[in-house]
Formats: sequence, structure tokens, C-alpha cells
Amino acid sequence: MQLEQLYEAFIKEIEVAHSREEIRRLKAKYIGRAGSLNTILKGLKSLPPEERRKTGQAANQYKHRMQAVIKEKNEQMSRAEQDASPPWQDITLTRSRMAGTQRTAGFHPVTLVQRELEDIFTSMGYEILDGPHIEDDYHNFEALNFPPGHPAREMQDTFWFKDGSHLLRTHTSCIQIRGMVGKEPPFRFVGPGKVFRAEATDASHEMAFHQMEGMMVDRGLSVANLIYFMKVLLKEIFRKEVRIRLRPGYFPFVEPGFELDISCLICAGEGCAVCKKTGWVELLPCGMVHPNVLTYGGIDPDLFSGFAFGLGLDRLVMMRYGIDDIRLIHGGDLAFVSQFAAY
Ligand code: FA5
Repeated sequence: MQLEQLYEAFIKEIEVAHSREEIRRLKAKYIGRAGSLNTILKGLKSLPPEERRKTGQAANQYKHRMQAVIKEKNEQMSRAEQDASPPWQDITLTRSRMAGTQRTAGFHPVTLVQRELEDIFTSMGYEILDGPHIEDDYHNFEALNFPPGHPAREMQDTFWFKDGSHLLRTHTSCIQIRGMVGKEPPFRFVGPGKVFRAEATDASHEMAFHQMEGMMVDRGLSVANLIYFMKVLLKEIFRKEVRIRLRPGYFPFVEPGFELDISCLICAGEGCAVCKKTGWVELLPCGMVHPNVLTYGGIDPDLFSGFAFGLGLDRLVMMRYGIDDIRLIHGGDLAFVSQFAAY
């Protein structure tokens, strides 16, 4: 029958149609005003009325079937278009300031200096250790010879957790305790990391900053060994002689304790906001490990002695690159941090 053949021809063609334009063309060709189906219907005029009615009904059914196939084909096409396009676009993205070029990622200046120090210390036989940012009272204070209620606990303004026994570590000295436990002297290690204090910020103070703890324990270590290591360290870092001064400093976990200051490299010792007009910057507090702390670490203070130091990494970065405000370092300004390269 004519209608059946027409329908089959339509299906063959529509199956291979690949564009909306082709679908529109086939629709016009088969069921449009001047399409094949209408041409057949026009030819029915010569038929007897009963047959004309029957064929007319059948033609209408085929027309509906073809319309349904076209609808389905259009929906298939929409699904394929959706799959091929990205699901969303971020219209807030701005073009790179260097349009047409790709920016290469770099390391933050604190990371650069930290890695350089790690290399220096590794070459001097130090291990590199880590510790958690969230500490407990024991590791941050008690085992470092700050008994509960000791006034020296107030030296560092602490961010406490609600449980009253956990805190954000205020210094990397906790790594001394974690590092000593289970180790047999002689040993030496450094522990770099972020520390937190509830302090007002200014040109040389941040609330979150970086330190690098160092510790060495052996038989017969003395202040002379400590000073030797600190001098080698500073010479390696600055690649030139820097003026230093050592003055007594109090920390419950060392005895004796020192503050090692370097002549301010921002103002060449003249006095500025970074050195608070003194010409000196506190960089490297240090001292001989207190016997109580060795005992907490499971080491016999009658047989062994040790020294420890806590380097302020952000201040070191400032001195090294001539940055006159610590807040610039952590301000999150990509243009600022990307100007530093390892040297
Ligand atoms: C301490 O934190 C001791 N744990 C260091 C120590 C270790 C002493 C081992 C003896 C033996 P202090 O609070 O001074 O000490 O901090 C050490 C260094 O961190 C400072 O010299 C300074 O360079 C840096 N620092 C301290 N507070 C800030 C701050 N708010 N912002 C940036 N750097 C800081």
C-alpha cells in the first residue's frame, strides 16, 4: 500500500538526519502542505466515498506517527547538544592581566625560605619533623616546663578551644617534646610550621605566623656549640656577615636562655617601624634545654644536654627581601607574593 511505503521511506531518511535543518526539510517533504502525504490525499478525490473515508483516516494515523517520530528526533538532538556544551560558565572570571599568556605558579616567600633552611639543616645532619596545629596543654605548655598557673603562660596570648585543654599551638616548641619521645641521643632535628597568637597586628606582628624549631641533644653540648650553630645558620641564610647581639632571654624551657637579635636590614640599623626604632630585630630566641624538659622527653639530664632555638620565619623573610610590613606577606595579594624567586 502507498501509505505504508511512504512511511518506510520517511523512517529511512529521518534515521540518518543529523541536523535540525534536515529534520525540517523531511517534515516539509512528507507531511507539509505540499508534501507527499497531501499529494496522496488529493488523489483520493476519484475514489468512492467509503474508500475515501477509510484511506483518509489511515493517512491521518500515518501523519500522527510521523509527527511523533519528528518530535522524538528533535528531543534527541537537544539532549546531544546539551551533552556537548559545558554545564556552566563562571561569568565572574576575569581575563588574566597578561592576556594571552599563562601565568606560572610559584612558591610563597615563606615556603621558599623554609625550604632553603631545610636544605641547610639537612646538610648539617638535622632531621625534619612535623607536629599538629591543634595541640594540647601538655605539649604546648606543661612538658615545656610551664606548670599549670605559671605566669609565663601569659607571655603568649593563646587561642583556646572551648574544652579548656586544647589550643592552637603558640609556638613550634611543642615539636621538641614530640620529637624527643622515643629517640636515643645523639639526635638533632628542626620542626617548621605555622603558629597562632591572639595578638594585635602591626608591622612586625601577625596572628598566624611561622617558626622553625630546632633541637640538638648529645653528651657534653654547651652554649659554645649553640652559638656556633646559630652563626653558621645566619651566614648561610643571609650569604653575608650580619651583625648580631645575644642578650639574656627568659623562656621556661631553656636555662640559660638568650635572645639573638640581628641588626635591622630594613633600615641598616638606623631605626624604623619594623625594629620599633631600636635598630635590632628579634629573630632567634634560643638556649640550653632545661633539665625538666629533657626528663619529660624521656632523656636523662645527668647524661645528656641539648640546645634549642625558635626561628621566626616571617621576620626572616622580611629581612631577607627588605619587606617593611609583615601584613604584606600574608595579605593574599598574588601580585605581591609572586615577585619572589629562590636565589
Ligand atoms: C618562642 O616562641 C619560643 N618558643 C622560642 C624558643 C625556642 C626559645 C627554643 C628558646 C628555645 P618568641 O615568642 O620570642 O619565642 O617567638 C619566637 C620568634 O617568633 C620571635 O623571635 C619572632 O621572630 C617570631 N614572632 C613572635 N611573635 C610573632 C608575631 N606575632 N608575628 C610574627 N613573628 C613573631
